[in-house]
Amino acid sequence: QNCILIGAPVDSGKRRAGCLMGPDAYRTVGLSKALTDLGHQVTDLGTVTPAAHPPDEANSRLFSLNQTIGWTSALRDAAESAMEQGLPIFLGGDHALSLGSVIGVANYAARQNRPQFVLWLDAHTDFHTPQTTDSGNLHGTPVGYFTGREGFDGFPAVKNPVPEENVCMFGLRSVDTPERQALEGSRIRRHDMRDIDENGITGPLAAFLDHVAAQNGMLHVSLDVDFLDPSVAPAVGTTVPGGATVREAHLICEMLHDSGLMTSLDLVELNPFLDERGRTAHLMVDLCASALGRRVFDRPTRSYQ
Ligand code: DIR
Ligand code: MN
Ligand code: MN
Ligand code: MN
Repeated sequence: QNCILIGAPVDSGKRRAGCLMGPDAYRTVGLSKALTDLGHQVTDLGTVTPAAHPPDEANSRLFSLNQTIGWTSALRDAAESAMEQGLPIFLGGDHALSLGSVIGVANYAARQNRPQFVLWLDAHTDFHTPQTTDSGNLHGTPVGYFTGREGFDGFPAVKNPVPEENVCMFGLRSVDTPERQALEGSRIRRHDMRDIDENGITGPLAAFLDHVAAQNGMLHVSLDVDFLDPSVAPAVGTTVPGGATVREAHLICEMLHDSGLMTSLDLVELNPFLDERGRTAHLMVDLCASALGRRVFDRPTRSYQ
């Protein structure tokens, strides 16, 4: 496979700075080598910069709105064109980067006449709109945006919204009240941590992957560091206890590779400033490697349809 690395040091999606160092951390830990060792070709496109935008006011309700809009259009374009070359891997940057990456890959899927699917691995649902967010942090809004919710004034129009029933979330354990209410009226598939406790990963994930395969879909995977338990992944500004274990996360990634369905990937919310000697960066790179074929032993794999 041709893996296209795209540095996306988005740091405008929330108030605590540091995610801008994410792409450098992934490169330092050796993401490129991990992928070439698996037999992939790797093209590093370097670092994206936000499109020109007016300055942000200091004390507005929404934090760094204009800068986030600038990132959204630049990353949409980067995503759409990288899809022509291979499998884009967005090196975040906070989760606001998915405002752009997902609408970009969805535009590409529409050109191919294929439906876009999204697997959202996160403690949070990120289903706010700029109108419903309490925190004013736009990293809490990408799912609302790419599914076509209203209220994103000033943002690029979403030409190809991802249908709600094509979105599947795992790892949920921190959902704000307006998000919960909106989700309950939606067709988004959601697996909270209790669901993982009770049913594990394999069954629910295989069901979603079958659904993607049956429709010849393209699958974007968005991995937020806080999907993982803070005891194994401390380098994120919004830790929530009770997250996925290292093994649960690797199982998801290995199943993704087995399925052959993943067509693009975001690695988001890593704040290297909060890390313990690169430990979280290293885990994220190891998970990315699992999603691209690293394994202990070969085994017969289930086919998806
Ligand atoms: C929270 C946090 N729901 C907010 N969201 C985060 O600010 O809207 N998402 N951290 O990953
Ligand atoms: Mn998130
Ligand atoms: Mn999160
Ligand atoms: Mn390693």
